[in-house]
Amino acid sequence: MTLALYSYWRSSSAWRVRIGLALKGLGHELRPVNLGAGEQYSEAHRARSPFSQVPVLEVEEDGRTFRIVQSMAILEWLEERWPVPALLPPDLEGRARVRALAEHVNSGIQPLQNAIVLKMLREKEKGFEKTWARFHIGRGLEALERAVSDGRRGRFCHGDAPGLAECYLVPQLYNARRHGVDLAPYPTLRAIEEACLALAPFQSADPERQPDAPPPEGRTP
Ligand SMILES: N[C@@H](CCC(=O)N[C@@H](CS)C(=O)NCC(=O)O)C(=O)O
Repeated sequence: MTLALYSYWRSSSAWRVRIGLALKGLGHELRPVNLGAGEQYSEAHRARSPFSQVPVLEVEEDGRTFRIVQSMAILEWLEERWPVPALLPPDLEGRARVRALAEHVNSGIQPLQNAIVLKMLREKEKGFEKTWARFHIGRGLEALERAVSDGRRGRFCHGDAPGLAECYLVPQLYNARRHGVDLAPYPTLRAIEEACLALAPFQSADPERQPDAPPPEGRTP
């Protein structure tokens, strides 16, 4: 069995999967897709991803190759295939809670601040995309701060080990900073992020550690 991840250094969605793979200790080949250069729209990548997006996980097993798109589907597949170490808690209620926390980001925040959405807004009214992104990220983080604080036990979103919720939280906080969102009102989320960033799996998944990260002087904001 071999795993290959189509990724972009600064894609928060690919980053989620990099964290999940690292938490489970799964070796994989990293295949960068340069979103800045439009490589996601190439014929080759469109064949891998109907939405022309990253992440895509390519699995080769017993002479057969298949691909999985959508970070949640990939992470759930990894969890079912390699249940230990777990990304989800053992009890049903806890699993639903952690999935809901991840969905706050996956469906409640990130799609509203995705590059393609902001580009359309910018083309309609230059500058409005910034107001839009800050509003929706702030609104989502406010909800997430309350959801995480409700019933939290331990140093992470759910107990004393990071899992699915942190795969989504850490990249989203990076995005928030990129968009100039003030994170002072979210002390619980910041404390969990700090606990995550002290751990090797989160460090190795960081955008700055990716082979396709350009030198700082060659970057767009
Ligand atoms: N729901 C998808 C979102 C994937 C997504 O938005 N990927 C972005 C990067 S974070 C992308 O590939 N964008 C390329 C484009 O829109 O041109 C997931 O969780 O995998």
